[in-house]
Amino acid sequence: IDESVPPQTLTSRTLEGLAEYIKSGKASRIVVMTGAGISTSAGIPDFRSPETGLYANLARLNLPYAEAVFDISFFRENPEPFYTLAHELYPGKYRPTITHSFIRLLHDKGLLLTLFTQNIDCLEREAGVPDDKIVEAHGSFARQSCIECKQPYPEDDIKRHIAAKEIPRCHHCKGLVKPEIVFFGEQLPQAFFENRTLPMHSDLCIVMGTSLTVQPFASLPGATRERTPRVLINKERVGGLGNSADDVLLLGDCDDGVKRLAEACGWLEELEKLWAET
Ligand code: CNA
Repeated sequence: IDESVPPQTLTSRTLEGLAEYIKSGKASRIVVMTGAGISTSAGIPDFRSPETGLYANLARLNLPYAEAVFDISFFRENPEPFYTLAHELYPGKYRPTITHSFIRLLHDKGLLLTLFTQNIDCLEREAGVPDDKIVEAHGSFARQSCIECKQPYPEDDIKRHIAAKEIPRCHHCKGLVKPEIVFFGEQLPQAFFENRTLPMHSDLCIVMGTSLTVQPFASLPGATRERTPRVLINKERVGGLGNSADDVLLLGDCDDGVKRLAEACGWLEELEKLWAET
């Protein structure tokens, strides 16, 4: 960070400066932006880590290349690898992390403007963040529809088929059914485009557990106003965060980072209780 640039909004570019800003009531429209890193401690691997990532473990599915599992043209020809993966990843098997509960806590306190997530695991929903506060930029398992006639498909039916390792077919046209996860070759959901200017109306931006490498999501933190404080809670520095005068970096594990932030705000006990009850 270029420390010679003084902050314009915060009193200092530290955890304490950030907590002071939040406690003073100046952060009442917070946007949160998240990625796979907030779910790794729940046991969901990220995609690209060399040994533990999902792609590294797809060899058994006999794919021509790892990303084919999320490729819409490949899916049309051979939906089985995706459904094998869906069987492993389907919501219900994993518990939200304390980081997910932190987002819920912001909502409970009336401070959450919107959560933008790249995750498809639905753990934010399971932590109790309401649907109308979540923009699932890459879709999720929350809804499913026919890839041909686009008819929605019932949740109970897909759950049953996935549990039985069967491939569901549309009740109307027998087309393939797919959870509304954005595959390579598909458009992002309308909700992303409708809400992408919201960061401009925020008074704090929290970025957690993402490498900020996938566009257009990666451009969201840059859509905040110049004087809006931004905090990065991540294992590594990403996306140029830290370069603006009111950026704060909390580098390390995100569960530790949110606990430190909650503690500095006087919310730690409440956060831990909320998480324990989730
Ligand atoms: P990514 O590119 O794998 O980046 C993850 C980032 O999180 C990296 O910067 C890591 O250093 C960091 N990180 C990992 N673990 C932690 C931790 N415990 N604490 C703090 N930081 C951590 O993932 P992105 O989300 O940025 O990439 C976008 C892809 C990955 C999206 O399309 C997602 O749909 C997709 N994805 C989602 C899930 C899920 O839903 N849980 C899992 C795997 C991949």
